[in-house]
Amino acid sequence: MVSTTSSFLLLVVVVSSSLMFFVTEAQIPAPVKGLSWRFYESSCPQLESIIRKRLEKQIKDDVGQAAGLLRLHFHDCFVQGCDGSVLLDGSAGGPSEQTAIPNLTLRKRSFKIIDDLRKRVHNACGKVVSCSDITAIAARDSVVLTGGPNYNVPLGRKDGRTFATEQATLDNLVAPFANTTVVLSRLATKGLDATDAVALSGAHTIGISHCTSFTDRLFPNQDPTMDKTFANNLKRSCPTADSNNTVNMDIRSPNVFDNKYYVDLMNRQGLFTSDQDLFTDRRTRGIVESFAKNQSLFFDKFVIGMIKMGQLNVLTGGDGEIRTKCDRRNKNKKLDIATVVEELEETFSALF
Ligand code: HEM
Ligand SMILES: *[C@@H]1O[C@H](CO)[C@@H](O)[C@H](O)[C@H]1NC(C)=O
Ligand SMILES: *[C@@H]1O[C@H](CO)[C@@H](O)[C@H](O)[C@H]1NC(C)=O
Ligand SMILES: *[C@@H]1O[C@H](CO)[C@@H](O)[C@H](O)[C@H]1NC(C)=O
Ligand SMILES: CC(=O)N[C@H]1CO[C@H](CO)[C@@H](O)[C@@H]1O
Repeated sequence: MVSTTSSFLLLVVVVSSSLMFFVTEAQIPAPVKGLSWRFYESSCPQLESIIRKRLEKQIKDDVGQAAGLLRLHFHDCFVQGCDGSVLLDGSAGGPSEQTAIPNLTLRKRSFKIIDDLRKRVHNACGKVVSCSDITAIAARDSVVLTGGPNYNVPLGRKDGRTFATEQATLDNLVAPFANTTVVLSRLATKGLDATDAVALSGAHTIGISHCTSFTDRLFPNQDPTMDKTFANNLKRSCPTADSNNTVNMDIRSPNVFDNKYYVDLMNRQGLFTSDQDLFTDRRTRGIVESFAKNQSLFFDKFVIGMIKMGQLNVLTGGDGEIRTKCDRRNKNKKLDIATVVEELEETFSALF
C-alpha cells in the first residue's frame, strides 16, 4: 500500500517534471535536416570562441556594428534562404542581392567583419566553416554583446553558388511603409507567425535608420499615429524628405538590446509604419504589450524567431559549398590555377 502510494507519487513527480522540461524545450525549434547544434564540435571546436572574442572587441570599438551584423543575417535568410548570398559581390557574376535597394543601407563594414572572421576561423580550422554559419553566429553574438539573450545556433549551413536577383530581394524583404497585414502575410510565407513577426521586429531595439526609410510619415503630412513631440524631433534630424541623415531606431536605449522598442511603440514612438502598426493592429497589439511588460518573454520569443529565421531554406550536406572568400563563389575546382593562386594568397594574408 505504502509502496504503491510512493511509486504513484514518484510517477507524478517524474511525469510533471518531464512535462515542464518538455514544454520549455519544445519551444526551441529543432534543427532542420542537415543542421545540428554540434556541427563543428570536432572539425572546429574553437569556432564560436574565435568569433565571440573578435566581436567583443569590434562591438566595444563601435557598438553600431552589432546592429549591422544582426540585420545582415536577416537579409541573408529572407532572400533565398540563409546561404550567404547577401555577401556575394555583384561584380563576380552579374547583379547581386547587395545591389538591390533594401541592401543599399547594409553597412559596408559588416561585410568586412564577416570576411575577417572567416579568415580567422579558416586559419585556425581550415576551410570547413561556411560564411552563412559565421553570419548566423555573428548575429547571435551581436544580440548577446548588446545585452540580449544568449542561445545556441543550429550549424551546418553551406554557402550558395547562386545570386539572388534584385527582384527576389525586393519581393522577399518587407518595406518599412508596410502595414501589419503585409508584414504578417510576408512572414507567414516563411513559416513565421504573428508572435515571430512582433518578436523579430524587436531587433529594431538597436541600430539606426536613414531618414528616407520613414520620412513618408513626416512629409507632406504627419502620420497621425505618431507622437507629435517625437515627430518634431525627427523633423529636426530629417529636415527634408530626402535628407541623407540617420537617426537611432529606439529612442529610449538605442544601443542596448532590451524591450524598450515595445515601450516606444506603446508611446507611439515607433519609427516605421511596419513598427508602429504592430501596436495599432488588434491582432498584434497584445503581443507588443506583453513584450513591453515582460522582457524575458520578449527574449524567449525572439530566440525562437531567430532560430526559425536562421534555418530558412538552408543548403546542407552536398548542396552548396564552403566559400574561400565570403564575397565570391569559389571558382570551378578542377585544375583551376586561379583558385590555387587565390588560396595561396589567402593563406599568406591570413598569416600576417
Ligand atoms: C518587419 C520587417 C522589417 C522591416 C520592414 C525592416 C526595415 C528596416 C529598415 C528600413 C531599416 C533601416 C535601414 C536604413 O534606412 O538604414 C532597418 C534597420 C534594421 N533592421 Fe530591420 N526590418 C524588418 C525586420 C528586421 C528583422 C527581422 C531584423 C533582425 C532580426 C531586423 C534588424 C534590423 C537592424 C538591426 C537594423 C539597424 C541596422 C543598422 O543600424 O545598421 N529588421 N530595418
Ligand atoms: C495594408 O496595406 C495593403 C497594401 O498596401 C492594403 O491593401 C491594405 O488595405 C492595408 N490594410 C490596412 C488594414 O490598412
Ligand atoms: C543626399 O546625397 C545624395 C548623393 O550624395 C545627393 O545627391 C543628395 O542631394 C543628398 N540629399 C540631400 C537632401 O542633401
Ligand atoms: C515573464 O515571462 C516569463 C517567460 O519568459 C514567465 O516565466 C514569467 O512568469 C513572466 N513574468 C510575468 C511577471 O508575467
Ligand atoms: C547599387 C549599389 O550601389 N549597390 C551596392 C550595395 O551594397 C554593396 C555592398 O554593401 C555594394 O557592393 C553594391 O555596389
